[in-house]
Amino acid sequence: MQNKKVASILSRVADYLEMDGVNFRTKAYRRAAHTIETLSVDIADISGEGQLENLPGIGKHIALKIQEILNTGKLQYLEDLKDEYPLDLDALMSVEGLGPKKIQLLFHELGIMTLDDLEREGKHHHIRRLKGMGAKTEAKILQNLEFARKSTGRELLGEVLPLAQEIKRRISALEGIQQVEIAGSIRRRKETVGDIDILTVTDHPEEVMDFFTHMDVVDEIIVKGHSKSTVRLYNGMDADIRAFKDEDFGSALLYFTGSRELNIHLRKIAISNKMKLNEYGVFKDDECLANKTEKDVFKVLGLDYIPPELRENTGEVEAAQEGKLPNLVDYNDIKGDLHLHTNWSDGKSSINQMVSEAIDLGYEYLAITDHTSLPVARGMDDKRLKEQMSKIDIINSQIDDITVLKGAEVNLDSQGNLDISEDVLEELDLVIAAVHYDFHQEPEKMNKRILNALENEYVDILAHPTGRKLKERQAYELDFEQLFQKATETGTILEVNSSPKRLDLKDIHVKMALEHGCQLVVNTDAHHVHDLGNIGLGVATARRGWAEEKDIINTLPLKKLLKLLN
Ligand code: DGT
Ligand code: CA
Ligand code: CA
Repeated sequence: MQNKKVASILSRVADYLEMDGVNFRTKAYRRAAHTIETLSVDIADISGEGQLENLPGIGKHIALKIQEILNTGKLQYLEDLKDEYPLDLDALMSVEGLGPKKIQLLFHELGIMTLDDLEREGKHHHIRRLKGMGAKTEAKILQNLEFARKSTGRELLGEVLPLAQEIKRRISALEGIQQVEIAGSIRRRKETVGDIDILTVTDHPEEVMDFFTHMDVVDEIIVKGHSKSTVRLYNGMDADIRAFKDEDFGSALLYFTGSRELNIHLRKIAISNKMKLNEYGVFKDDECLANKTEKDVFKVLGLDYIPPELRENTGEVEAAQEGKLPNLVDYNDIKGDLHLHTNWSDGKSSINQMVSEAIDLGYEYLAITDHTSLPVARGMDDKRLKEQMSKIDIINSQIDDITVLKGAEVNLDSQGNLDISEDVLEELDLVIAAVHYDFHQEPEKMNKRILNALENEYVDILAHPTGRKLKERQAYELDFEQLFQKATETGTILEVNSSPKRLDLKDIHVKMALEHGCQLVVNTDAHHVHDLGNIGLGVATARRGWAEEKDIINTLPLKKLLKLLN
């Protein structure tokens, strides 16, 4: 469970070292962090077996550092670096366009240590005078700073969910545990998460509190009580745990799943029926009418069961009163992934590895969609794309467990034209169009660029339509009415990209798109076999946007899918 922690400490060391310039040491720490981040076994086990130095990119020096982290929970070297540079590196790094080197310059020349310092110096126009900055960069920094402020204090669902699930798994294994659930925004699958909320039913609450506050991912105990505790984790995030009696679990789970806005709405409904609702149940006079399951509580309030992903008080209560809740797409409904990369472009796994992972996931099909002529991502030209197609023909002739479709993720130039010739596009089963450079166009130009792509008869799917990256880059300012209308008109399928940083389209745009009659596809955009497992994040996003099975084209069996693509 400490892999992420070790990786994050090593990569933070690299950030500090990079403030003095990139050299072999920064690279070594980055490589080691990457190795551990993507490791599928527990780093503590490897260390225990004395095998650290057999991992790629880990030498004697870093192996010692890793052992120190595993033994003491921290790294003195990082603490020293922090003393040397007493600045809020986390916050400053979260500003798009600021990296270690620029941060060092700002610190050295202007004493900037926090976002507030940055804002002040920017507004006084001191930043533009620095070497390599200028007025335009200064304005950009100020603009991006606001976005960074909004995202601090929240972590990506895709990063927190596995950690929460691991904590749940460990607590489930304790003696006397009857129930464990992850509640809060994680259970609602909100794209970013403020803290981890865990609910339990147990015969031995004291032991659970003991275990929870002493897990290896805990940095600090904030409160430890008999039935509730809060800890701070290594990543700076808090985690809460609460113990309930079995009979209260349903009402507790409902309450602590939230959202707050939904809770308030439900409480109003209770009151208008002369009842009272809280985490211990629904009460009339002093009699408890329901508390054991969420379903019971909803029922007493006159509502159908509302799935957690819908609990944002955006119309689901009314729908539940009228029996009009959507029949949400299920996590098992996806029959194949239609956007993924291999080592033919910038992916890390081979076509064969991707295919075999897709078979393990039980898929009926997958599409190989490597980048085209993008210089940074080792994109393919017409010739290499044709070579890849022949390779896929061979693979298809050798296996019958799955069908491999021939695709490409084609770049849109600044006007929205594709960078692959039409006779090659003609031969592909699937063409994905995407913006990969020139992100900061005037909104009007970007709009036109994307509408142009939708009108292109070869384009089947528009990938990550708004280009946002959570905590990193804002979405393009698109005219969504126009976008969704054009997508419907042209039959272009819009992607719900499952990559933890993207989740694009996002939930509210999914809902809007469906109201316009658009069709969607949930893809991972995987660059490694591990990434194929992210599909659930995309399905969650689609569910949060009220999507049903019929709205998502990759829930179709292969034959129907191919018919639709033609
Ligand atoms: P987060 O942690 O910011 O991502 O969002 P949540 O929704 O997980 O919020 P959190 O952890 O503060 O509380 C978990 C749930 O507990 C929340 O969704 C609703 C419920 N809750 C907590 N405090 C209140 C409150 O003061 N009023 C109401 N109505 N509900 C609350
Ligand atoms: Ca929470
Ligand atoms: Ca909480």
